Amino acid sequence: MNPSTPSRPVLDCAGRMLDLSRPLVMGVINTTPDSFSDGGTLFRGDHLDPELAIERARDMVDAGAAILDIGGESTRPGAAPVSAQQEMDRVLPLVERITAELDVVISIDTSSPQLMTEAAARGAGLINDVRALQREGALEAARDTGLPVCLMHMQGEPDTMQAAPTYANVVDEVGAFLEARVAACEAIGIPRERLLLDPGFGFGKTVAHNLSLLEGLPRLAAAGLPLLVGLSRKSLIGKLINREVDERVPASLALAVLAVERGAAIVRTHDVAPTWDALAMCAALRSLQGND
Ligand code: 9MG
Repeated sequence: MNPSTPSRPVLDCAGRMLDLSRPLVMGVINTTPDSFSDGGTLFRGDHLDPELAIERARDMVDAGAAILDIGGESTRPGAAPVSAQQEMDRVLPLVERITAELDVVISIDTSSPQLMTEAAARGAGLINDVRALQREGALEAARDTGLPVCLMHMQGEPDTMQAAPTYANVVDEVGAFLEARVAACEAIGIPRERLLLDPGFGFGKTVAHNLSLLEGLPRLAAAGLPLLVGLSRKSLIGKLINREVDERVPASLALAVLAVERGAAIVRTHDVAPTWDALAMCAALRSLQGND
């Protein structure tokens, strides 16, 4: 390589490379019957239908998703926890099929050390942990997979987190928490080059907290690690502009663009096609600015 050419930021996800020099789309695949936005849509009766799930995954890849985030535990406000076995039964067959059939990075949305290990063995390329590897054994399990990890901030647990979220300064506190989790990862042998950060919009946050975090994203980005954000169809949209869950796509796109403009590298979404277009416009604008 020409020594004057700046190297592109690339994340190695079990051999699949994610080029982070342009904003990327992460599509959400929920294998749960009760997720807040798309819960149960992959079910026939009371059973997850693998054909519906693989069809959804293929559609998302065709629409431009670089990553698919597969989850087996609902983390919507008020959700009850599920057993590790139930989570594995929901998620692992799908990880195996997507690995075999599609060319995409599979992210495993879990806090379970056992599922991290099993999913990595079946081809997952990224760990997305809304509890930032705080469960017993999670740091070690994540380290041993060798996969990149997204560390997300959450105040409390899903069943109670929206009861009374409280911060003196939400951006400072989220930043300090993420910094401490990065230090815990480094101490156990997960290098920072394998880490992504996520402020956890909607996870133990009021509307005002979420807006402060959106405003404060550049400060979180200053840590130098790629930022992942999930704002898709979230309740702040309902509360701010009074839209039902299925009417929140345009506002989600606006939030995705604002987040990318403030430093987000990856946008987690239920609506891959329109989000890909919105982020492609951000990338196009950036490349024009770069060529001025
Ligand atoms: C699983 N999940 C639901 N919302 C999320 C968000 O905003 N970020 C991440 N990383 N995961 C999320």
